[in-house]
Amino acid sequence: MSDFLTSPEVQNLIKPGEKLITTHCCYCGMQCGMHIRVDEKTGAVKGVEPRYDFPVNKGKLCPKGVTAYQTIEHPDRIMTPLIKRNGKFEKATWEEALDVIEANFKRIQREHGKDAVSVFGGVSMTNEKCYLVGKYARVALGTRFIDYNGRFCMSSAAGGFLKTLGIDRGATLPWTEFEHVDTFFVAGSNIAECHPTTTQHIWKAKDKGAKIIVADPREIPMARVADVHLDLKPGTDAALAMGLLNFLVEHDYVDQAYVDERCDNYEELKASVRDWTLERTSEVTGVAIEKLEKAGHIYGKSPRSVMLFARGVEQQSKGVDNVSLYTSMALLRGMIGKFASGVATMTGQGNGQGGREHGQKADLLPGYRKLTDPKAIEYVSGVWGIDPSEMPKPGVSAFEMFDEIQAGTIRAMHLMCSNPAVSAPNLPYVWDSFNKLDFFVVSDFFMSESCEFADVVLPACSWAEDEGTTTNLEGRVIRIRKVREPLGDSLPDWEIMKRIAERMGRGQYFPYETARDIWEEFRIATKGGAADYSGITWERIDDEYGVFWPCPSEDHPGTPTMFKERFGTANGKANLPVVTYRPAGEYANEEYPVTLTTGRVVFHYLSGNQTRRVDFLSTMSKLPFVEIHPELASSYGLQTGDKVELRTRRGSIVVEARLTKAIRKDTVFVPYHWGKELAINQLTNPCLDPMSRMPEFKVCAVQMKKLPANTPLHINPLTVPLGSSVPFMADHAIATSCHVMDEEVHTK
Ligand SMILES: Nc1nc2c(c(=O)[nH]1)N[C@H]1C(S)=C(S)[C@@H](COP(=O)(O)OP(=O)(O)OC[C@H]3O[C@@H](n4cnc5c(=O)[nH]c(N)nc54)[C@H](O)[C@@H]3O)O[C@H]1N2
Ligand SMILES: Nc1nc2c(c(=O)[nH]1)N[C@H]1C(S)=C(S)[C@@H](COP(=O)(O)OP(=O)(O)OC[C@H]3O[C@@H](n4cnc5c(=O)[nH]c(N)nc54)[C@H](O)[C@@H]3O)O[C@H]1N2
Ligand code: SF4
Ligand SMILES: [Mo]
Repeated sequence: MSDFLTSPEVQNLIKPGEKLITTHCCYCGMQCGMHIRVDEKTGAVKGVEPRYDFPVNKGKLCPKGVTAYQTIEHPDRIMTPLIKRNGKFEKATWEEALDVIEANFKRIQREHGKDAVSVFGGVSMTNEKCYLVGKYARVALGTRFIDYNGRFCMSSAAGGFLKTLGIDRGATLPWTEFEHVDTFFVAGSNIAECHPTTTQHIWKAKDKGAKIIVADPREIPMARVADVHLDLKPGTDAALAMGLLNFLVEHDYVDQAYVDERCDNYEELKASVRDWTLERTSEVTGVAIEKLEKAGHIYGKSPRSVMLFARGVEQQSKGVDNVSLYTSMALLRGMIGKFASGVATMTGQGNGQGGREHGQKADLLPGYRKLTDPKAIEYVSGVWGIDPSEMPKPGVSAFEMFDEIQAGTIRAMHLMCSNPAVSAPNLPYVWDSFNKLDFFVVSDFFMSESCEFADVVLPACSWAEDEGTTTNLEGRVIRIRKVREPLGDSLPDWEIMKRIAERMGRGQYFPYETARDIWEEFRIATKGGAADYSGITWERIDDEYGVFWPCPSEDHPGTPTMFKERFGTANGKANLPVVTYRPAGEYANEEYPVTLTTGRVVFHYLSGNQTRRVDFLSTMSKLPFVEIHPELASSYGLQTGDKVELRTRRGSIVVEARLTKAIRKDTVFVPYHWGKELAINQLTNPCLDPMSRMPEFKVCAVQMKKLPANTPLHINPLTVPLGSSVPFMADHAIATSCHVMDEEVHTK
């Protein structure tokens, strides 16, 4: 890469008085390469250039990536620590803020035990920071309550991959092989809007004749060019996959030699899907038999296929089952561990892969080590210099932390890099939980809806003001470079954690001066684990366009293709788990007759706290809306632009109708990038997957009502302002995590 930077191609991009800093986008798991323009004299950020030589995006950026640089010096940046006094935030110095944090954390732990203080993390941070969040919780605070926003994102993929392949690395092949693929099976993944720079790799293959199968309740852009669109009812993926597995068996599409040699449990799987005839599959999923047949033949005949899925199949109360079954389809076809074929979950957040491996999860230690494994505890304690007996036990999942707040077990929280006041399900309950906290600290660089509930807000710096590494959706470890000095009094998250650790009397365990100091410790902490980074150096990353983990030694080439010879299970064989079909936790009935699913638009990112501040993006997409089929709309007398009230058992929202034929007639879709009364998560169901503890963001049952044209959009019953300590809507709040609300079962 160093050669490339001095090449005329890049040199020509440089304007007089400016320099280019090579880094990666802060948003999605693609981690597209970019150069940020910086004024040589003042250090000010001027603009962006795509990076043509980075093999993942090859000079392409999406609308979010192109404008990401505008958030760095945005006037809304939080410039100093803030302390809430009499309900209002006041500017403070770091010393004042740390005094308040130290006093409250110590008081609460003295009165209620160490676990009363919890940590909620996020994976828009580098590996160095994500690694440190786990150590901070367990060593600085000594609490078992730590979990993170990846629980709402990658947990079902992780669970499904662990069950089938034994290691959760999101992709078994690199994107550079996509152009040689013959068939893409895309399930619950809106690639064109959510991982836009992947499309160029798929179009290349399509130009050479590749086929595309899409399974999605909506006719997403990829479905328009697909050979088959399996327009299934939300929440029925397990039925679809079992029907197709049975079809592969019945039509002799199974790669028997591969299955015999490399898979366990084939006979059991085969027997378990025998009853999933095309007729039954069609009845449960709502997909026409001819489409199922066509998809089955295309996938069954393809010599090189890739199974791609994302949150559409994973954010369900049976997300792990869905992932296991779709992965089993790839295994039956003998596709995993070979060139230009395999399986991949489209990892969501920038460091959604690296951030889920190193201990932000309630039950994990660095390198995918398990907190229930005494050897793992001993090894990591050794690296950290603590006694193994000091290591806290596993905690609970992200949503279950709110249950612990309600129960009074958790009394304080340090939230960093996440905005659950918008992004968690059943928001009335979550808001009420935040109000119940005795003490709440949030680290962010923009005032988020979650910050408003806080007692202290700490100014973190953005991704461009610190250096480190991330791991993209392929498993490729890459370098994030420092573009400018931290704005105002903001500090890198690792520095914030270090300062609090010092105040808690644990500073000796956090002796870092730079992010690189953390990286070097992190490499050792991962050594010997499933996600082994010990052979990766920052120099190698620069020289090799990133290095794929596992990479157990400096002379190891890294692992672009996973499972070439053996799987990550104890005996090296893949497992084909048997699944019993379960309906969604909640589904349409007479009272709540329509199915609601939620997701994204191309212009906004997650809770929208960053992208809603970028003029171009908020102009292109101002408000949430409900996508609704014209036939369904006409039964409610609705036209595009009409105001609609959507109501579930948990809450309601008013949005504008947007009529489109690109959705099933029994389903509506609302994006979730807005907060407060515009937050669709007031309605979503916190029914959790029994293994991954993933909430069912993708399926719930909703009532619709047309409202008068002059209804304001902001009419939701927000009777008390956010951040007040008055408990509100508590009677709407559903205290238990997993609710299966209907007795009737809609399968035969
Ligand atoms: N523009 C944009 N890009 C993003 C993000 C963003 O917020 N905005 N976020 C990033 C992150 S963190 C993530 S996790 C990814 C998410 O990426 P995706 O998972 O691709 O995005 P979603 O819109 O959540 O859902 C994908 C699709 O699932 C479909 N779906 C809904 N219910 C079902 C179902 O029951 N079965 C099936 N098969 N499909 C269903 C929806 O119609 C939708 O098209 O995107 C990343 N990229
Ligand atoms: N209804 C519905 N809800 C969903 C989903 C869905 O499909 N439907 N998807 C779920 C998924 S997949 C995800 S990933 C979650 C994500 O939901 P969130 O975790 O809420 O995601 P973000 O909006 O990225 O929140 C990150 C916050 O941290 C800040 N931030 C960004 N980078 C940094 C950093 O480096 N340091 C610090 N300290 N702060 C930083 C941002 O300003 C922002 O306020 O939402 C989930 N919620
Ligand atoms: S595809 Fe993802 S990583 Fe690439 S520019 Fe867009 S948001 Fe950034
Ligand atoms: Mo995500």
